[in-house]
Amino acid sequence: MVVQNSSTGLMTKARLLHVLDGEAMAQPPMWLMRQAGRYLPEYRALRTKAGSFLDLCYTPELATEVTLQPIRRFGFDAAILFSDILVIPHALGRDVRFVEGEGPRLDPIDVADIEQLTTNAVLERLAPVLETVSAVRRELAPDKALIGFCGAPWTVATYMIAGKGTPDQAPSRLLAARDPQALDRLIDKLVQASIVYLVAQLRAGADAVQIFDSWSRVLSPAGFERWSAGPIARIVAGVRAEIPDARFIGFPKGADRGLVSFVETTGVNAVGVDWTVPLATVRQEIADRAAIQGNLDPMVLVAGGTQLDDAVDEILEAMRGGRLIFNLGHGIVPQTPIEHVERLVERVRR
Ligand code: 1CP
Repeated sequence: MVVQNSSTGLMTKARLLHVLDGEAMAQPPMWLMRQAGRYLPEYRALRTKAGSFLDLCYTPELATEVTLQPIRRFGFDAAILFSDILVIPHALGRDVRFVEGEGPRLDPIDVADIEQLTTNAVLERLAPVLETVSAVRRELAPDKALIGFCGAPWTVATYMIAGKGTPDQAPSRLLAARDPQALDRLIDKLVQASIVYLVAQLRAGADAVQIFDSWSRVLSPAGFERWSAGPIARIVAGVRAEIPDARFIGFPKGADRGLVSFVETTGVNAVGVDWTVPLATVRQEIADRAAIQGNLDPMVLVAGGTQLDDAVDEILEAMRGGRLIFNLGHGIVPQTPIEHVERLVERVRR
């Protein structure tokens, strides 16, 4: 967010936005993927007040509170909207539920169902989430950015096809091999829905949006172009047709050798990388085309201690003078000790 300070006349612009807009910062902005969640006692306390997980996502008052919890506790530079990538299949009329201790369950979609999907009701069904975006932006300090998000079409499709999380997305890879045109049609519906949804989030007050492609690594190089990078590029272009300066963070987890072409194809302002990539090399290859977000291993954060300090220093060193958004290489896990997160924040801001 950019706000004029009434006493000084100076503009306050969130640090994350400086980096997304092309500047390097000596002290990188930081936030953590899944920063609101079960590792926080205040989240667990509030979670018992909402009924189901989806009820929590669709209750603006509670979702706003959960979004702000990690900012109050740690002072991160950005809040991320509390919701889930699977609200999109829900808004497309699919049955979605979250089973305690197991994860999401959907009715697996078949080829005939794909033709029935309609994007007409997306905004109406997701109105409570958009209300949360506006409420968070109102409550958040102007020097903090608000990140909206959606799942990438491929990753959302994998949950729609398998009906749950799977270790290697075999059901979706099978559909890709057996009936690639059907997969194209499903991905196209998800592209359309995502454009509408992200435009609405940005209009409601999100300063940037992240597209999570948690499962891009299971695709072949050609599949990656067709079902991961290509559709994300269409979302970016579709949103920017309505909001030309819309800022994007792309997170094609495990894209590895596909990272540079991902950045070129999609035009994202920043790219998220996990801990398996050599940061200094990736930085060189991406050069000034995008900022880099990452890439601490969430398990190093669980371990804590001097291993944590060393891993943080390595990331800062590899990105010194460059455009870094400090983050994990994937979501924070529930068993993470709070004191380790405090130690991390201190180390990054030292
Ligand atoms: O409270 C609970 O017990 C539910 C746990 C939970 C939470 C806290 C789920 C179920 N989703 C979320 C929130 C969530 N999910 C956010 C909120 C903002 C934040 O703090 O970051 C975000 C951005 C997501 C995104 C998400 N959901 C992804 C992409 C990122 C990633 O981690 O790879 C995916 C794949 C999901 C699906 C999902 N939702 C929930 C679970 C447990 C899963 C993974 C299921 C699986 O693959 O087994």
